[in-house]
Amino acid sequence: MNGPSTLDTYGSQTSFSSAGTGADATLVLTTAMSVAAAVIFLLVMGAVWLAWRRDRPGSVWWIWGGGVILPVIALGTLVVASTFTLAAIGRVDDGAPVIEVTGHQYWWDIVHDPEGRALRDANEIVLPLNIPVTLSLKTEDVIHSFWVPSIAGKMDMVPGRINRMTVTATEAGRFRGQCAEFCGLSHPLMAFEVVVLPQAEYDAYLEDLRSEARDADTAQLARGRDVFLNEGCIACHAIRGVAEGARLGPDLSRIGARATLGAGMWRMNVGNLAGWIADVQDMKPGAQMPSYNHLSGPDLRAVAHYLASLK
Ligand SMILES: [Cu+2]
Repeated sequence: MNGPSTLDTYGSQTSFSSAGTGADATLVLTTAMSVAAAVIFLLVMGAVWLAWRRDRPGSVWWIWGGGVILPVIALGTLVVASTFTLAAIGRVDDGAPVIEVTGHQYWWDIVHDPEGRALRDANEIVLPLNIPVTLSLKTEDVIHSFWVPSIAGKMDMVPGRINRMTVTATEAGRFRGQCAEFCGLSHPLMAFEVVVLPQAEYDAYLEDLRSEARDADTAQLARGRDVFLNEGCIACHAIRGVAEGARLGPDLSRIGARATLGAGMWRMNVGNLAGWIADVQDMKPGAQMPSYNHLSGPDLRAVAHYLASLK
């Protein structure tokens, strides 16, 4: 099993098509607000035109009708509609399986917890199709905001708090998410992908997370694994079955299966991996990882090939 089968394209990021229950509610409200705003704009322009044409002082009706009654009706309707939408977005189903998402400067830690065992991944959230899942949203440093406009509403990740929302993805595919709260230099580069899979493929993905990372089964891959073990990478990164426990950086057990490198920034391939390791500050300014520009060419190539093979 090589992980999800839909790993060949970038996902889209838009609020104007909905592929999940939270996004449904937001789309209805957005459309209604846009139409209402357009109608009110036209009415105001009409009033301006009338005021221009008629040479008479403003009557009491204009002040009470246009200045008080109409705004109360318009704003009151919006308050009620957005309250219901907020309730729909923030709904939590206690029986749903939980996926823990933790924001870091500038990446996402993902933990699936199907039987009380933490199955770890990073920067790519795999969701089962048409099954409610509760996202448990935390942060390890500053305030981030979790936002996948096609699937769900937006929710902040606040230090010392756990915010939860239940989402149901209603369309299989790949969708882009983005940190939506300024969190430092690389905030705009803190994206992620959501992959929605039918149940059987989702189960296979969880099975992937339960098993050890792929073996280094050629001389070059074994050399790459040794570079990973000996150059200090294991202080921050874990690979299941190779070096476990480190939590400072993304889990790399299936990094080669992800579509992107650097939390949604670059296409995942050997060349970008090598560039990342050698000069990460050039590829993602502000990233907390140091550049490994002292590695020899063959070592760099070997470790990049090794990471790309982990899928
Ligand atoms: Cu952020």
